[in-house]
Amino acid sequence: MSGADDTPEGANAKLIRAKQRWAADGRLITGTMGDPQFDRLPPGQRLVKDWPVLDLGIQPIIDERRFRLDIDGAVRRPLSLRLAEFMALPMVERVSDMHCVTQWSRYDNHWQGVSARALMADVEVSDKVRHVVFHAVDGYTTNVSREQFDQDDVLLAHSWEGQPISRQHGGPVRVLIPRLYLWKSAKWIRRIEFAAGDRPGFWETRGYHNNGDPWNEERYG
Ligand SMILES: Nc1nc2c(c(=O)[nH]1)N[C@H]1C(S)=C(S)[C@@H](COP(=O)(O)O)O[C@H]1N2
Ligand SMILES: [Mo]
Repeated sequence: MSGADDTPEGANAKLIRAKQRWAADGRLITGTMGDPQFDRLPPGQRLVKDWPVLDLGIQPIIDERRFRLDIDGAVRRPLSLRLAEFMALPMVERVSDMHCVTQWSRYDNHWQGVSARALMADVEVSDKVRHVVFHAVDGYTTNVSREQFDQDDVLLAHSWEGQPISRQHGGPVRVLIPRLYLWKSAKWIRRIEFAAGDRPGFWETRGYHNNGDPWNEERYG
């Protein structure tokens, strides 16, 4: 197990240790593969109607006047957006399912936000970029491949079911990558970094899978 060196201050250490143990023990692994063309529920998941809250135990209060979203790294035109500037970007709507590694899935979530693809075009991401690293206000980080971020259903989301995303779910702006387990979708997003090399994030350095595809049950690894 990795040390607590990069654990954000105020995080729930007991909960983090328990989840790391789950990863080490391979808990919840069914050993089956799913096919999104035929099944809607990935292997080992069960359907919920509510939306559970999961995080490190720190739910930052974000003063909207101080909000900043930096989009930088290997890009030609980096951005540092205030909330009003972010909200003035073109908005899209998407409907998608969520799958959490702790086994719950929730269907038909209605989202509104900025398309990841549009954002990549705005900042002019370099050809050498292969990875994207998300940095959140609570100190959480997570990483995905360029291909996983560059999808039509990936959003910087600000609304869910017609309402602003609540603080506990990562408002005012969170990442949403519906085709991966939800730990890849950073809440309270502060910075999106485009990089040539990979940089495993908080859970990825504590036994979670680097990729996180629910259809291949990439929970741990
Ligand atoms: N900033 C931040 N984002 C985060 C987390 C976190 O602790 N901090 N936890 C991740 C994990 S492990 C999960 S399962 C989902 C949960 O999102 P939800 O609370 O909206 O269901 O957020 C992910 N994004
Ligand atoms: Mo999680």
